Amino acid sequence: MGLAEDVLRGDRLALARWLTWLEEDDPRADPILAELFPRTGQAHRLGVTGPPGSGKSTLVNQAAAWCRRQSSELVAVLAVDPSSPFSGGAILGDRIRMRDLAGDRGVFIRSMASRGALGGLSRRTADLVEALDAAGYRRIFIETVGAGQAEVDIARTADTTLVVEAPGMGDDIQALKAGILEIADILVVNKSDLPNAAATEHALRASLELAPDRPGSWAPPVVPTVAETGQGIEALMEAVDRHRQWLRQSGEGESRRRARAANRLDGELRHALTERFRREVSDGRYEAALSAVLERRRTPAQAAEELIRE
Ligand SMILES: Nc1nc2c(ncn2[C@@H]2O[C@H](COP(=O)(O)OP(=O)(O)OP(=O)(O)O)[C@@H](O)[C@H]2O)c(=O)[nH]1
Ligand SMILES: [Mg+2]
Repeated sequence: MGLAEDVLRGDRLALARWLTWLEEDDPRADPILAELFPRTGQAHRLGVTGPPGSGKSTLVNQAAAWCRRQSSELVAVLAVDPSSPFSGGAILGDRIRMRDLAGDRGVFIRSMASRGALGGLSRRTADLVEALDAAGYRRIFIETVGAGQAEVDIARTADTTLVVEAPGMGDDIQALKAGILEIADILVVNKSDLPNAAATEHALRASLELAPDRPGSWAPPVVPTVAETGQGIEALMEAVDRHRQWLRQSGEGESRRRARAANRLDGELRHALTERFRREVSDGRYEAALSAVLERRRTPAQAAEELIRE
């Protein structure tokens, strides 16, 4: 188990290799996760989502740098790109971050593609987050473009979810009403140097008032920032810490962790079963069931039930 030890020693190359194995479903990845999993659960996971170009990467860059100035705790950034088939590549955001955080050995940056992933975004992302947690990173930023299911998955993976909006994105505010408000623990109006920022802030506050009450007593704050200059980052990170405190005190943190564990367990069950039927059932029963559904002789539920019963 050389690699696990190397990861624990802080060997960044070993960590990078392990993350690649996890991403590629390499059989060498899981034994390491099994060995290090008892060490996980100590990181604060921050989901950062929002429309394309709202300034998420710039904001994460500033927030990560702020964390590093506050304490010596290790910070990781995982940028999940739901539209890209490429991994580890130089997407714009990474280049922005690299510039400011380069040279700080206490910050680990990784991007991952998620398109075409078996089991979708959540499964592989969650494993990478566990790996970073095991490796000793105490703040983990998970950035993803808000694109439908993606931001809901992020919310399931994170302790605290930031939704980053920017002025002049009226259509997205409509989308916010449709669901994103429910997952936002903190709403950020970035680019508040732009002229119509106040209107965006106002619209968000109005939407929040219309949103149904959430469990517990947390009222999501709306925080204006200028990620490009760092203005508002301190206030934002204070709100993050208040949310973290509230998670601890209200018991909501515990129930989120429980929901996350249940979600992962269910997901793995689904994944394992599906894999078994697809790969290991080689006598053609899976194909036969598929044909039965295609030809409308069986409903998908009937066909699945029959496969399992056999
Ligand atoms: N005026 C202004 N521009 C900003 C601010 N923050 C970021 N930008 C600019 O907005 C553009 C997009 O920033 P990114 O940080 O890449 O945005 P993103 O949300 O990560 O983008 P995607 O990952 O592609 O969805 C860049 O040109 C930034 O320089 C800000 O506070 N004010
Ligand atoms: Mg980005």
